[in-house]
Formats: sequence, C-alpha cells, structure tokens
Amino acid sequence: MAATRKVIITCAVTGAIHTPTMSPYLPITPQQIADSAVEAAEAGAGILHLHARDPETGCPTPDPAVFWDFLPQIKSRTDAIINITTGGGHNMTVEQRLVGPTKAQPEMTSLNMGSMNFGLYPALNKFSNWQHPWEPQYLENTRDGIFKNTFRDIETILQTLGKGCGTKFEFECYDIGHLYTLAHFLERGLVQPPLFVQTIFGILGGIGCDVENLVHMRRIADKLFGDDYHWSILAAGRHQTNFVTTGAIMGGNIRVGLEDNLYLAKGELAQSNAAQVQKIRRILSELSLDVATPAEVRQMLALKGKDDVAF
Ligand code: KMH
Ligand code: ZN
Repeated sequence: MAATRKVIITCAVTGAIHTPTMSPYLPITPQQIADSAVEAAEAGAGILHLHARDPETGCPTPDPAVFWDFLPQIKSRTDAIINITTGGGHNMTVEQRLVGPTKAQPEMTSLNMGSMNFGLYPALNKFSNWQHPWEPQYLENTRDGIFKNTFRDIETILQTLGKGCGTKFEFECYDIGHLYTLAHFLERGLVQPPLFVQTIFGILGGIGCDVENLVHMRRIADKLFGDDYHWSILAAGRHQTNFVTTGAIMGGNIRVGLEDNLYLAKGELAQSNAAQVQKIRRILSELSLDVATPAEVRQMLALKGKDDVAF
C-alpha cells in the first residue's frame, strides 16, 4: 500500500432508513440537510451522499423540487462532491427514485447492485409514540417489501446517468453476490474503472457485521477488480465505528453519517453528521492516515467536476 494513500470520507447525511421519532437530530428540512451536509464537509467529508425528505413529515421523498431546495446551496457552500441517492426510499418505485438524480446529473449517485429484502421492521420494537403515522407503516412495509434493483434497473441507471450524464457511482454492495453483479457489468463494458465500491454491512437482508465478512468482501473485491477499484466500508448502527476503523486499517475508505447510524457512542445520539466525521477523523489521525480533499477525491475517482452538473 502506498504510504501516501488518502482516505475518502463519505458522509450520508439523512438517508431513508431512520425516521424522525428515532432522533431529534436527523436532518429533515432542506435547510437542515444543507447545513448538516456543509458542516460534515467542513469536518472532512469529501463526498456527501444525499436523500430528500418531505419538510413537513420527514418522509423520504423523490420530489425534485425538494432536492432543488438544498442542492444548489450545498454546491455553492462547499467543494465536497455531491452524491445523490438512486435508492430513494422504501415508499418509491424505481422510476420515482430516478427523477431527481436524472434531472440533477450530479458527479456521483449511489447504485444498488441487487434486489433484496431490506428489513427495517425490527425498529418497531424499539420505539413508540411515533411523531407521524407514516413512520410505523413505512417500517412495517419492509417486512413484505422488495428493494428492487434488477439487472434491467441497473442497466437503465448505467445508461441514463453513467453514459448519458457522465455520472460516476457509489456501487452499493450489501453482500458478496453484489460484487459479482458489478463484475458482470464491468465485463460487459457498462461500467468503467476506477470503481468506487461501497461494501455495506449489517442491513437485515444483507451480509452481517462479522469481521470475517469484512475480510471476505475485501478478498473477493480484490480478486474481481484488482487495481480497478477503490474500496469503501459502511456498517449499520452500533457497528459503524469499529467496522470503518478496521476497514481503514485494511486499506479502505469509509462512510459515516446519520443515514447509517444515529449514535456517536453507546447510548449517546450524534447531534450532527459533523460529530461523526470529527470522531472518525480523530481515529484516522491516531492511525496516521490522511483524509482526501474533494480535489483529491475527484482525481482518485475520475469525476467530471463540480460545475458539470445541472443544478
Ligand atoms: N434505504 C434504502 C433506500 C441508496 O441511497 O442508494 C437504501 C439506500 C441506498 O438508501
Ligand atoms: Zn442512501
């Protein structure tokens, strides 16, 4: 490993997994999302992964008007790379999920590498007194819902966003099979290196948070992609810090943020996304690992540039 390697920190600011009742610090309104994203960038996040929420209810929304209430101001207030979800939320069709990102033509979007069960319903046992009626229903629906990302869906996204807009991807891989699906698209020439492979641990329906899995995902990604990829790690909930730390030691890049984990430490809610970024920066610093600036991230991932977007 080169001594000069820089670690890319992605911050996933709000997501579509957690609901407003779970934390008063979850960014909901466009202004909250923008402020929280900018603070995370100032703390050292090179990539900002963004979802939109209905400002009144906090429910994940695909509405481009809501995206437009925060995208331009984040762009003007920071150099960090804007990465828009194509996963959207569990209340959306694939077509709805793609409206905002297709209109925005960002430097990056997420791209989920397979259909899966995505179980959020166990959270129903942890909370009561829901702030909004949609919250328990949304979580309950995941018991029988499929997070749809078929080969055709993936092809569509690669064609419209990748080929059509020059957007690069955070390839979200929730299990070993997703790595092989990505290798299939690489073989077909539909994706181009350098790949940014986000390996995801601890989603119910995906691979679990055992360190053996971290090693195995890394080993298979190395085998399939060799020097053609940058590896990143995220882990859900309380596994966040230990997994991203282990991953960084193993040569990976990392993702933190309230999309993935609402806590800063055991029993302590994170009051901001920046707090999680600052915490992992402290750990990286103790490990003598440097953090990649947005300019360095753009170079590492061969991104098209901040101004070549449609917002
Ligand atoms: N909770 C799902 C919608 C993405 O951003 O692409 C997964 C997700 C992935 O949020
Ligand atoms: Zn997301």
